Amino acid sequence: MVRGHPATLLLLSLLALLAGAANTPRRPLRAMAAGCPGIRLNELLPQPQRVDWNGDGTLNGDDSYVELYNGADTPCDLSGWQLDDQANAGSAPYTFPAGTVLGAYHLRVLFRGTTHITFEPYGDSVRLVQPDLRLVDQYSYFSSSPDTSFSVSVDGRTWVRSYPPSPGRPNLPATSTPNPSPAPDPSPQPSPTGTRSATRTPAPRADPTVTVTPTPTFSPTPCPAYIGYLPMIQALIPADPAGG
Ligand SMILES: [Ca+2]
Ligand SMILES: [Ca+2]
Repeated sequence: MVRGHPATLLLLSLLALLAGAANTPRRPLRAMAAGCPGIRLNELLPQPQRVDWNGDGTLNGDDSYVELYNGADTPCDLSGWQLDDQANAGSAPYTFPAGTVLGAYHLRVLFRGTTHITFEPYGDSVRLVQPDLRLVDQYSYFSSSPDTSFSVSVDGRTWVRSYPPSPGRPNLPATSTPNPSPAPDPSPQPSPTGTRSATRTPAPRADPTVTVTPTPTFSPTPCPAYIGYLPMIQALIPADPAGG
């Protein structure tokens, strides 16, 4: 249990809260709307210039648009809801007429010609408000570029300005020059270190027939010295008296 002065504990709690908030991924501020759990602002193009976004053949401010998305599996009845820019400033809010229903997983684009809301190029807000004036969703920007929209990212967690405008279509990142798909990793080859030794184990070869040179048979030569002394030896041997 941490003990300390109440003011110190309060300060520590506030610091922990701020640290947690800083680490939380940025996500659109969106309140759960009664009966419309999946409704949200999905895209905003404040500054049309060279593209006839509404396809009426005229390039003007009416090509500015707001896109809504119902990401729930039930339809959303928008009757009496309001679309607005800054609260109590800027353009008058637009009120959805009775019977306005946005189907499950459907997009709805509202051009300025319908809403009469003018979004300022140098910073403004877009807000979606329930009939009871509860704020359901909002997005604010500080500057905009011509024919560039702000879009909720694919994962729905943040707003980005890098996606190409997509009125009435899902927001997707630009598919510019197709990056060459990463080549499949070649199956690892044994490194060529250890250059194969050229000294191969020699194939076994048949031994040449060993011609054994026959050892010459030794024929004893009679010792000449012995032969020379033989008569003298014989002379020294006494004769057998028996005459044998
Ligand atoms: Ca137009
Ligand atoms: Ca879109």
